[in-house]
Amino acid sequence: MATGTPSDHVNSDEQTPSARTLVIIPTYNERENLPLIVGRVHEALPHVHVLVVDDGSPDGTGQIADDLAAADADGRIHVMHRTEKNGLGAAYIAGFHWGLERDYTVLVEMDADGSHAPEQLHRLLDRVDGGADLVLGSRYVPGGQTVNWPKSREWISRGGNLYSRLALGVKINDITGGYRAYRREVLEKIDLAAVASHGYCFQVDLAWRALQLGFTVVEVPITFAEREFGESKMSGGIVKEAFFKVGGWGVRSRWDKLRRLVGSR
Ligand SMILES: Nc1nc2c(ncn2[C@@H]2O[C@H](COP(=O)(O)OP(=O)(O)OP(=O)(O)O)[C@@H](O)[C@H]2O)c(=O)[nH]1
Ligand SMILES: [Mg+2]
Repeated sequence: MATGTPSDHVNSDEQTPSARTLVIIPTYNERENLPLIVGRVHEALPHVHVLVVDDGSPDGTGQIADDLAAADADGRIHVMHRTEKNGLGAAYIAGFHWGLERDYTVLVEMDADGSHAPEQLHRLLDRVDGGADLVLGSRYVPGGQTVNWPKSREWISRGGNLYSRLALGVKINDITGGYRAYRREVLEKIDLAAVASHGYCFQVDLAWRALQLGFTVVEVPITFAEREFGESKMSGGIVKEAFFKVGGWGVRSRWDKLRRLVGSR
């Protein structure tokens, strides 16, 4: 694993939480995208650190990540190699643990494929610095948008969000999105070992847990762009998982509320 002492990244004159930000980028076969996205992150915000979590990509993305880390004289790029493709959720959880073991105060989720613009990361970090616990980059609030996304994908995404809103009774417009910034306290408090979701469901799962724990969750507009290179890992199984799990959480939370109500009489 590439190194760099934990406090190298501190903007010494900055006391804001985002002065110690770790951007976690899970990768599976992203060889064209990875150098571009890491370059854009550091162009936009030179002080942040990046952790690439690669699941043994057959296309050599892991080696490319190592080369990027070795070439960064400031030690801002770190790489975690995992041997099996285990899904985005498991990769993020491993990345969260890595960041929490060090002194990062904000942990960011960002896809490698360019869908999440590093140039807009400051929007998320500004809200964390302003006091929010979890900031969601949102395609579906005023000012947010999707670019070059096939209509079919957008409808699946909008449908998933509508379904989640109704099932869980939350007012979040884009709870399935994967561009987010967590204050470290949120991830310390969530029982990460209990999170077993993959794909979109993983994003809903974490936001739902943060809300239930009473954390402040806010949305900021982002421009989400379709990937240019590489292949999508989206599948019918991901949609099915979200449908059943999110529905189950909604039923359970309403059932718990009802029981409390009846119990208090
Ligand atoms: N480490 C790891 N990363 C993954 C895995 N599956 C997906 N990813 C990464 O997670 C991010 C999001 O995956 P995408 O394939 O872009 O999924 P998507 O955004 O729903 O679909 P498209 O943008 O249409 O491809 C990308 O950076 C992927 O490389 C996995 O099993 N392990
Ligand atoms: Mg993508």
